[in-house]
Amino acid sequence: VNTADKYLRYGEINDWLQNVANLYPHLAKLITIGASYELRPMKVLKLGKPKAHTPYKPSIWIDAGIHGREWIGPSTVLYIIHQLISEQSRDPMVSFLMDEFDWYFLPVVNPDGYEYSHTRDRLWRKTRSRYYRNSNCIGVDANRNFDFSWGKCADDTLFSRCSSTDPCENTYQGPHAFSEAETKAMGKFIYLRRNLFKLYLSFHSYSQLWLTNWGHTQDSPPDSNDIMSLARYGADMLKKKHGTTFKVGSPASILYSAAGASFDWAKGVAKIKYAYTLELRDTGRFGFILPPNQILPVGEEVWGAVKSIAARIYHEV
Ligand code: 0X9
Ligand code: ZN
Repeated sequence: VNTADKYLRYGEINDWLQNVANLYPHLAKLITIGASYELRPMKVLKLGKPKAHTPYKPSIWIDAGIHGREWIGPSTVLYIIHQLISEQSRDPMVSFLMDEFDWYFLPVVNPDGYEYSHTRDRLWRKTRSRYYRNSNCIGVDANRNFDFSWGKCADDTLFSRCSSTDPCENTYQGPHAFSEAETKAMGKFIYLRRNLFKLYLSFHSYSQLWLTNWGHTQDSPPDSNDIMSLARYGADMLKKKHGTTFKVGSPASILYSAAGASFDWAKGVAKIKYAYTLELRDTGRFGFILPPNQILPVGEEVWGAVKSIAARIYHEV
C-alpha cells in the first residue's frame, strides 16, 4: 500500500508498520503496548540506528489519532516514518537524527474511534468504551483523560470544550483519569521511559496551530521562553515547504483551555521539556474531511518542521 494515496484503515496501518519492522530489522522494532477497549492491539514503532555503548538514546515521541475523525494525523506519522527510513542512507542530517535519537511512533492512539469513523460515523471523536448500561452515550474524549489536571477547568470560559462530566458530550473526561485502556497503555509506556524523551508531539486536526503548554490554565511554564522559541522555529520551518501558516501559542491564548490533554501530561508528569499539540491542516474549508491529495503536502511540511526542531534539540542536550 502507498500511504500517501489514501487514508489507511487500522489493519492496513498495522500491516504497514509490521512490514517496516520486517524489512529494516536493524533500524526498526514494533512493540505492542496494550490493547484498546475493543481489543485492537496498540503498536508503537521504534526507529533508530543502534549506537555502540549507548543502549538508551535521547528519544522523540510522536503520536496521532487520539481523536477518531482526525485522519490526517496518522497519515502524517506514517510519512515521517517513511522519510526517516528512506532518507537516512542519503541525507546526512537524517542519518544524524537516526544515529543520535530513538524515535517512537504511535500512529493511532484511539484505534476503536478511528475505525468507527471509517465504518459508521465519519465525525466520531471519542473512544468506544461504555460505562453506564442504561446510557446511550458511548466513549470518552481521550484528550481529556490523561492524569494531569484531570477535570480541572477552573479558569475556562467555554466550559464544555474544556472537559465535560457528561458522558454524552464530545469532551467527556471519563469516570476517572486514565479510565481508558488506550490512554493508560500509552501513559505507562511513556512514563517508564520518561527520562529518555526530549520531545513529545501529538498530531490533531484541524486549525493549523502549534500549541504550547499549558492547555489547562493561562499560566505559562517557567521555561516558556525556550518552549515558544522552538515552537516558532518549527512553524517557520513548516511554512518553508508549501507556505502553510501555523499560529503559535498556548490553547488558552489562541484556542480554548482543555484539562487532561496528553501534551500537558507529557510535560507536567513525564517532565518532557518540549511537549506540543499540532493542529494540522486545514483552517476549515474541508476541516476533518481533508481530501487525500493533501496527505503528501501535509506530510512534507510537518516532516520539514520535525527534523528541524529535532536537530535543534540535539544541540541543547
Ligand atoms: O480539543 C482538543 O482536544 C484539541 N483540539 S481538537 O480539535 N483536535 O479536538 C486541542 C487540544 C489542545 N489543548 C488544549 N486546548 N488545551
Ligand atoms: Zn483532536
